[in-house]
Amino acid sequence: MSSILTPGTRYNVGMDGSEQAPSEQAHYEHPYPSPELAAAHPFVEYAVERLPESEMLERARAFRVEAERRRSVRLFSPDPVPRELLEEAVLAASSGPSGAHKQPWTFVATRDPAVKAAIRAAAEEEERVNYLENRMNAEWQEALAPLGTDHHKEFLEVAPWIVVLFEQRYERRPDGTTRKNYYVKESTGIAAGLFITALHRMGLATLTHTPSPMAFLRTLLGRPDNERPFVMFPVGYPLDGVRVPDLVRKSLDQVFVEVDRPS
Ligand code: IYR
Repeated sequence: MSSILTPGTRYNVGMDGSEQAPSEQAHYEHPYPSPELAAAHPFVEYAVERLPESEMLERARAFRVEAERRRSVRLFSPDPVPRELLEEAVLAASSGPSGAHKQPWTFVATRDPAVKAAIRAAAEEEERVNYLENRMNAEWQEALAPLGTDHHKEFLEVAPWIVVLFEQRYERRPDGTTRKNYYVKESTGIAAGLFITALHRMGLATLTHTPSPMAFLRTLLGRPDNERPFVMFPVGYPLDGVRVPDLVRKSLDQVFVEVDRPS
């Protein structure tokens, strides 16, 4: 399949050697990049082919239908999944936008039975306190009742992979200095969504699992102190015949509002 993107094309270069913004930018009082910016930092043209609206709608619907088929599962097949498939999902996730393009995330994966067993034991201990010693209040437990979750996390050992997505609260450079990251949670959340979608497209399943608290993952996985666990993903094929809650998704008018005048 050919890409609809044509990256790498440079702006026209004028007689004086300056880069000319495309004519469309004539609509703008403040062109981007400004000539000073373009002189100081490299820019490339980003060209997206305009599709006929009928094809746009076809693609939009096909993607929506595929996205709607995705479900989180709690029972995975133990069948192995090649690392290369995970790598593709991580690269797709890493294409997400991020604050100041810092890409403040690390996907830490394990298929080691001993590591998975240790993660399971630690997660189950935290969840035991949540469920059996009421660290989750009654309202929270009531919200979870239809899902029937409990402190047993067997899937953490059965699934062939556990991927823990860490957010990087700050950046640690090779010279030992640090730099702030920006919009870390927003950026990492967007990467998580892309990761889940990429897995789904290749026929794999996951569960967005957030054992709480999950600080133990940093020590168990030997991660540096600028990283904080954001969400954990057991990844694998869904177990044959797996059942999931018969959930209904919100309708469009519950999640989409157009505002057509200033309020
Ligand atoms: N972290 C707990 C509880 C839990 C919370 C929510 I919100 C869920 O959607 C599901 C579970 C657990 O993993 O069991």
